[in-house]
Amino acid sequence: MPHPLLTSPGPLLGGWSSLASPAAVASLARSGFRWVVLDMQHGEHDDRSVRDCLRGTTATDAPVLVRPPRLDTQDIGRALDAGAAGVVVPMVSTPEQARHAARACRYAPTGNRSWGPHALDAALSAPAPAEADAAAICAVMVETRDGLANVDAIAATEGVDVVFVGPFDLSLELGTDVDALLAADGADDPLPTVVRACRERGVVPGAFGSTAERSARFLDLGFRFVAAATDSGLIQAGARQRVADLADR
Ligand code: 3PY
Ligand code: MG
Repeated sequence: MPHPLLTSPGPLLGGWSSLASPAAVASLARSGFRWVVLDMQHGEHDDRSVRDCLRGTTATDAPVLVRPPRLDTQDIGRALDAGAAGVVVPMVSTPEQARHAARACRYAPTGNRSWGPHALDAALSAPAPAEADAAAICAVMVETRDGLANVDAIAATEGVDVVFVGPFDLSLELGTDVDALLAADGADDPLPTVVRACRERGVVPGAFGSTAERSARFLDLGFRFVAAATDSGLIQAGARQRVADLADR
């Protein structure tokens, strides 16, 4: 059984944390977002901030996932050991890489995650391996030309729960821009192709929306697991708006 988050109906809007602040992450996790990602690839997060942010949220908050800096079994294991609900693995371009990511999320015999229950602190319970395997969310990012070409096989990979589009990298690789990528909605265009591959394989289609407009467009295209805002973007947009609101006083 996949994580209950993924089987709940409707759009699953998430928040994206670039700023390594436990208070900001707790705010995102208590604001109605259904999940939060701590970004170790392009955000400020490191091992320490991931642990601090995970300790700063509770079971009633939105589940917190981690984007590790790269596809690496140890990085994925450390994020899950710290209590992350799952991982969003960048730059997955082949079914072999998708399998690498999925196996890193699960213990033997399904995968090759290392088991270290003695390392957990008192605030974390140590679920049995089978329970932890079922709960771990494995999202793989399709954001390269090869990833797009292989999206059917990636979505069909055992243990992959979400195929998550990175529109910045994908548009760069395809020689276009993010808004043109989002506008293209022919059956064979990149984003409809990803949604179709996910639907055929029973995998959740996800994407990095970041702004309201782009997130709405991803939802209209059929994506469900959409990062609808970043902490840094919300602060910048809110600050600009506040200054504009009071500009004529
Ligand atoms: C992308 O759009 O490429 C991302 O990875 C979002 O951070
Ligand atoms: Mg990217």
